[in-house]
Amino acid sequence: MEHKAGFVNIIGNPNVGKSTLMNLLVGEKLSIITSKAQTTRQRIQGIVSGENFQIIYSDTPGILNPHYKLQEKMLAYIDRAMEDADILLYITDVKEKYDKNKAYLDRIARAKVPIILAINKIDLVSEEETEKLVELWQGIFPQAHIVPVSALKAYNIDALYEQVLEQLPGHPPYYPEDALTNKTERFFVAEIIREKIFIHYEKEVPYSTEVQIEEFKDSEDLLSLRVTIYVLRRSQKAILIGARGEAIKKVGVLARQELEALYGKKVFLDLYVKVHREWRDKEGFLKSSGYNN
Ligand SMILES: Nc1nc2c(ncn2[C@@H]2O[C@H](COP(=O)(O)OP(=O)(O)OP(=O)(O)O)[C@@H](O)[C@H]2O)c(=O)[nH]1
Ligand SMILES: [Mg+2]
Repeated sequence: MEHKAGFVNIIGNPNVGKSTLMNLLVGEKLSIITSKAQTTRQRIQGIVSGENFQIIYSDTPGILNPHYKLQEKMLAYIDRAMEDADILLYITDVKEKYDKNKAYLDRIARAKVPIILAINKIDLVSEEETEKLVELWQGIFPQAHIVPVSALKAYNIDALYEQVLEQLPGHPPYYPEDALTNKTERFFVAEIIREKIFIHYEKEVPYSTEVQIEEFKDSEDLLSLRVTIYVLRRSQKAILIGARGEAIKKVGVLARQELEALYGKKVFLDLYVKVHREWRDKEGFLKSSGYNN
């Protein structure tokens, strides 16, 4: 049988469940997931290899209107993913208005590659409502293969996977069979910490925060980490740390527990908070944080 391989790029508005779906399709927690929009900031590949196929999924940030350089870079990941896809996996959910982002819908409609459109979160509506949505989307993208799913409940994921395999072009594998992702361990550690920050702080604090790993020492029975959390203002530093350091301590404990389970060893996590007034607009800082497009 001919070997199939290709890039399946996941695109959609913020918070529709792109990352939840990619993790499910890959079978690993690669992308962090929170209830807040703009959780994902970079393009994260998840690779699935079988005997005769290799699927390279890309999770991307939610489509946005950029207001600062970080967001421009987030948008650039999406634009790049629109260009280098073998299959576009557009994700919407049962709640968002179909015309929320008309410009992108028009771009996707003009795509030269197969489009698979997953309507996510069908656990929240009735079967009739789901059927209506399928019809609506079929009208918008007559050429698309539409698959209603629930990433949270893992409904109908097999159908989505079958559709991806079916549309995958003939090609030799791009990566070794055991490759899982394009991202480094340091990146995933920083993401786990950032996830806890997104979950435990409100308003602008998560969006003003960036996590950088300063020191990463992995020995046989201990992972030792020194981490700096950057914020934009002193007031945010105070919120992040909290009264008597309670707030940051909670983030540290939760991140450490997850890392200990992941690495199967003790983790020493040393967290610092620093103010960097314009990190979101500083090219050098963004580069050093891995935003390298
Ligand atoms: N009810 C329900 N909730 C879901 C489902 N899939 C994802 N969610 C929730 O939707 C929220 C957003 O999920 P994410 O996977 O982070 O969404 P995203 O599209 O990657 O978001 P950004 O990275 O911010 O663009 C989280 O609270 C998820 O638990 C689903 O099938 N049903
Ligand atoms: Mg995401």
